[in-house]
Amino acid sequence: MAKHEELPIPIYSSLAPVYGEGSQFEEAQLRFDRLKSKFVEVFGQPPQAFARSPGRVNLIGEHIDYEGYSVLPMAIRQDMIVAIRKHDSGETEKSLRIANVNDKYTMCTYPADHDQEVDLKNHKWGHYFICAYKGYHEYAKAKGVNVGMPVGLDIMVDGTVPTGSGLSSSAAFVCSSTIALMAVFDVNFPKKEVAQLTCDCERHIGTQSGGMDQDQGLAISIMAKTGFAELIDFNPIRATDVQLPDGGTFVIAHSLAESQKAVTAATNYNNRVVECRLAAIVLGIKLGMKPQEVISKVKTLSDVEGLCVTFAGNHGSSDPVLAVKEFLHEEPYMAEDIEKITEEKLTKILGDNPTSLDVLNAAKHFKLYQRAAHVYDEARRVYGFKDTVSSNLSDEDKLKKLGDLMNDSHYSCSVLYECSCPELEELVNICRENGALGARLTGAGWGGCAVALVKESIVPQFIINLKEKFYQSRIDKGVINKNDLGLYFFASKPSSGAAIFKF
Ligand code: NG1
Ligand code: MG
Repeated sequence: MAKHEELPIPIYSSLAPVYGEGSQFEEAQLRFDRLKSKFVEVFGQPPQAFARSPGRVNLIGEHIDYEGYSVLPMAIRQDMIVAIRKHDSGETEKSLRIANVNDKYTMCTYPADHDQEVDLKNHKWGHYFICAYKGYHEYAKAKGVNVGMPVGLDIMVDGTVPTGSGLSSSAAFVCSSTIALMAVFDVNFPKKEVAQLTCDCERHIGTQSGGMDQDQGLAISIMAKTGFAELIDFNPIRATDVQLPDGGTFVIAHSLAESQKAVTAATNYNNRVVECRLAAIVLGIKLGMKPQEVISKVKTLSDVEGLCVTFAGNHGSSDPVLAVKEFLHEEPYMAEDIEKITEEKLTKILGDNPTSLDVLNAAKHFKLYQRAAHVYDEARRVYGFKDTVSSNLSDEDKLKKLGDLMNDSHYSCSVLYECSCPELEELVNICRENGALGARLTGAGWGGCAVALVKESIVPQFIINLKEKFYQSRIDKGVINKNDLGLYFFASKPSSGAAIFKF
């Protein structure tokens, strides 16, 4: 049987394979009907295809994907649907018109040129589609697909993934856009190629955090299967099914603190990427590599893990953190301290990436010990999670152990990686006080969502308590509207990945 990353994106003529039966199916049916009639109302003709891509929640493995380690997300029910119609080459309409069922997002219009520039200075929500459009054409051309002359396209988007929350709404949008283009141009690539191609698409938007070339949000959005979380490896992209034990549910809850990733990149996300790189370089040198060799070869902590493990081996252990404890100090490093070790200016070492230079300008000091310790430990917890799931333990014991791993992960994110915030701390504590087996921040942090593992039997009471203890005061203060609570706070089972619908 072909591995699922080798399979093409599925094309369905019914909603059932994705949305199941019963009330969920009926809800989806209504949503598609509404999308279709709004499409006809705006564009005068019905769409030819629909593409759907889910958001995701990362269950464990935070801030390690860009260090070369596997992560363990699951797709959620919330998704983006893109309805699309291609004009015939004879039709006069030659632009790309991108509308949204939500009036908050006004229609964006772009020329149909395959290789247009994205105006990054002037951000518009429709840019995400254009990134997909550019990325799709680049990839299709490179594969030898005859893409023909540009034609007009009508697009309408319907999204239920909350934005700016760590649930990968942008990844879901880029995926569903790319797949919608594949659907309307009658092309289908294997899932792993789509995952790679959408990474290149996202890069066009310019918010490319830390200069990495992968995104777990994209990979899981494409590869997900109903009922499974996935262990995602990068280089090459690969997904391994992880069947979660019975009796547990994941509750996703927004801290209502927006993490302004693009604005704070130099001090938050990209800062951590740089700290990890510097930690890896210092470790490499301390473990015997020549400074110049390390500087040219070592990019991530996974690049020096082998050396760390060999060191640990001499002390009867296999834990890379032993090397971190031996060779890095807890006290933050000043730039000069690191330059003494590397015998090279940091501006030179990091000069290959402009966002890294922004980090250098903004940084007071660098916490190499703490960041490296987090990354190596967190990478092991991901495998701990996977091994627990496939162990012989009872479901009850499995759930307890998974909860412990999630708690440990949160502690490490909060104390060593310092990517939490007061609202997330409050939320995670309330989850635990109300019976969660484990709870942690998810996604980049500094705001956004927490995910809690809760015994199915107590979910209804858990939801009531969380509402009362965390959200009610915020509803009273007008931070959120009572009717929107369902957008910020819900239970989720692992959903399926990207799909095309042609009815
Ligand atoms: P979120 O905050 O969910 O977009 C970001 C990165 C992930 C990963 C996590 C931290 C992007 C698009 N995604 O996730 O790849 O590094 O932070 O684990 O930047
Ligand atoms: Mg994102």
